[in-house]
Amino acid sequence: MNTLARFAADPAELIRLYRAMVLTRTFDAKAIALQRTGRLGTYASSLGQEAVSVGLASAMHADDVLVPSFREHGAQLWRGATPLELLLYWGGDERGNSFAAAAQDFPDSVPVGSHAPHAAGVALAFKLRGEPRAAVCVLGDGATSKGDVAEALNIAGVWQLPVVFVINNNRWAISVPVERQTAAHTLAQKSVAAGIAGEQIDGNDVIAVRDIVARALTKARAGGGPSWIEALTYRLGDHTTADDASRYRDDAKVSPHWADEPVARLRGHLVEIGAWHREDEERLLAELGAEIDAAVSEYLATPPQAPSTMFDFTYAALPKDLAMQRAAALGESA
Ligand SMILES: Cc1ncc(C[n+]2csc(CCOP(=O)(O)OP(=O)(O)O)c2C)c(N)n1
Ligand SMILES: [Mg+2]
Repeated sequence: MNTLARFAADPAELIRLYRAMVLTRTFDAKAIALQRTGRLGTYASSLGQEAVSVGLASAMHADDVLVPSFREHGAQLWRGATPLELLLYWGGDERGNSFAAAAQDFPDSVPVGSHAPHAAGVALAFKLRGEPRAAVCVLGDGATSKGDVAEALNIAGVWQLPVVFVINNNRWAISVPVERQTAAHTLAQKSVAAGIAGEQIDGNDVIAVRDIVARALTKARAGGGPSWIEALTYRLGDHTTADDASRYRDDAKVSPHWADEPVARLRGHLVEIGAWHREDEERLLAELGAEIDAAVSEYLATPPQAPSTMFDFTYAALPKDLAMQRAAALGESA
């Protein structure tokens, strides 16, 4: 039986986790409002899944590398990505992917699961160089059906790579519920065939996520090989702002999951141990609201990149068709 992790007995540390989850939720609400008013591109909300993101990031060392999909804003913010950088990215400006902090972290992988082999590659580099670092790859439940994920898992097992896969099982892959995604009883068991232990945890419990991911990372950095962790949570919002989930699931199905959502859950615990009061909550919401508003103002005041940047960073010498497109975009003759 696991004993309670030491950080869980420290109210200040729990408040740090709580603050990070509320920051994520505040960012999320603002990003959706910006998209709805035509000032941000399509955005993937992490509503209800903040404990997975914040839990795993708080378990990482600064020099570990995060290889995320597109819903881990909480992890990116914890690791020092700024709200401005995230807004730039979701607003279509690639400069947002050039994180000033955690500069080796990967950008969001919008292609589902294609980042899993990249994470294995990062881990292989650490292993070959003898560096005590690990990669953390975050995937959705749907991604676990992908061939590239199976390949990454296999090679991570064979080569005993320092990589921790965290499955953010929010029970949906757009409109496909997890029970139609796989006949496997759990997603955790998918690692067994690769010779990797799989573990299923409560992804709405930030303490559990941090504790289990921290153990997996310690093992990975010490040469103990990969881990595969299924974190059970629930997608309370639409898949993205381009989705209308009411077309395929009713409120009656979703609403019971609000009772387990991670922010209220940790707040309840903090209140219960006397570490959090109404004034603390009010102060925090005001502070984080101002922080996000300041980032939004800076984002809206950032001039877009020149159209030439769409063409300038992939090829040393542009192929002819792209050279023509570049010239047309810039109003020049090729
Ligand atoms: C390779 C690929 N196929 C299809 C899509 C379209 N798509 C975007 S998200 C998504 C579902 C992903 O579900 P899941 O892995 O559970 O992650 P979640 O969105 O729930 O976080 C799909 C099919 C894509 N982005 N990439
Ligand atoms: Mg999912």
